Amino acid sequence: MPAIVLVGAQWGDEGKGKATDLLGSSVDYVVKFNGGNNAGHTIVIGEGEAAQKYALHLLPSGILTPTCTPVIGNGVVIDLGVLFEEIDGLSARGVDPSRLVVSATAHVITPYNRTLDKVTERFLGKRKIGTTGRGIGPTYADKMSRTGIRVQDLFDEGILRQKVEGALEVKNQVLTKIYNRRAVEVDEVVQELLSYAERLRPMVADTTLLLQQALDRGETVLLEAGQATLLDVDFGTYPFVTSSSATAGGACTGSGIPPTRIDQVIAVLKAYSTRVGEGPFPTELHDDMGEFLRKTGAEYGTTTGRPRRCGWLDTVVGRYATRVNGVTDFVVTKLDVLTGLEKVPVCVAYDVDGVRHDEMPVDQSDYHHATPVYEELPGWWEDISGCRRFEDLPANAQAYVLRVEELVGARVSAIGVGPGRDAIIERF
Ligand code: 2SA
Ligand code: GDP
Ligand code: MG
Repeated sequence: MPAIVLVGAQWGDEGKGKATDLLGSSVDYVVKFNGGNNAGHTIVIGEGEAAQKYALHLLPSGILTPTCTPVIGNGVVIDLGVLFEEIDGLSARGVDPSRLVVSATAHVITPYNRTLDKVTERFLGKRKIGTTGRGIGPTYADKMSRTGIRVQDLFDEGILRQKVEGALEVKNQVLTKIYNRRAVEVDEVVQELLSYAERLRPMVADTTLLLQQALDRGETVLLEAGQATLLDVDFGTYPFVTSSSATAGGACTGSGIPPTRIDQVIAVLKAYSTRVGEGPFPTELHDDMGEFLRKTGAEYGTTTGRPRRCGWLDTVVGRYATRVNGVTDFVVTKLDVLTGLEKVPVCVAYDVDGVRHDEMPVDQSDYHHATPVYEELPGWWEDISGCRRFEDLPANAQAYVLRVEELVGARVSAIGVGPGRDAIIERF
């Protein structure tokens, strides 16, 4: 399988990092194609006291697999300070990040875009998006309005200065006149960005060419999404989305690998739902059961530490993910978290003002007051964290997975039964 795309099926934090890490040993390149250090992927290697936990934000999850080359693609927005912090943090723990390759055309998160992200959220008040405050939205906005700074600009001080000057002409008006903040000095920004240039230079390449040549040699490339389908700027619950293309199409535009070369699309689906930040979430639980899922599933933001909103699995969302991503395989994660429940409700459709919707309502207002139609599946009590074959799972856990498979419309090829690297049942 030369080119594989891996996406999140819900609102993020499905366990994409673990799924990528699982595939890492059988792939040659892992490419991050969207987002930036808003992402948070937790990967646990080893068991018990010897377990090592890694939280990655900007680096592709493949960084932890020595045989694999991690690539930051053109669709990513890079905070260079965070990049080197993360590289240094991994080096200090004995991981060798020197294989990292960075696209020359990826955009750079500037200090003024970090500021703008935070002040805009404060300004919006109740209407805020609940961003991670990392400058993601303003940096993608600059990219689209053609005032962005790209990695390659760092290697020509004249051009860099000219671009920063151009961007700040408008931003400083906004910062001083609307947000009542001090103006940003061109020189400060240029010096900060230049301070990273020499360290960055050896990592920079034409990653599109590199990846195409790898595919031509028959090597395997895994394209790893940050965030998820319902946070995608086109297919998500707009405006409560991130500012990048987190679905399978984004894997092509964010890496330069054309659609005709994609062989498989894997979507990671958590056995229940979570969301962090604002926006509609039909199956959200505001009661003890929501608290149970948050506690048992350790549902706190990997990047910001925010408690995640929790609710039952929504297979309307799962079906939608199958459709917009062209999913060939699902990895269902965190099945172990559902252990010990008498009944496990699964949302199969929505009720919108008395009308049943089997598919995602296209109208945003409808989605805001969609109520879930549940099917209740029988639960299981046995500890499943040691199961490694599908047949080892209790009958009701097997039935849960098979019913989900039917409802989302694509094969469940792997099942997560614990946070560790080995806690997985493969059905590929
Ligand atoms: P942004 O910062 O502009 O991308 O925020 C816009 C929305 O996208 C959501 N978002 C996320 N949702 C889930 N997980 C994310 N990564 C971190 C994690 C989040 C954290 O792994 O836990 O630590 O809080 C992520 N990144 C962006 C965000 O909540 C907004 O709703
Ligand atoms: P990502 O953003 O999709 O990579 O997911 P995160 O890393 O933000 O959140 C997923 C969390 O679930 C991490 O803490 C993982 O260690 C953990 N995890 C992944 N798969 C499983 C699983 O099958 N069971 C349990 N209990 N935890 C898991
Ligand atoms: Mg995450």
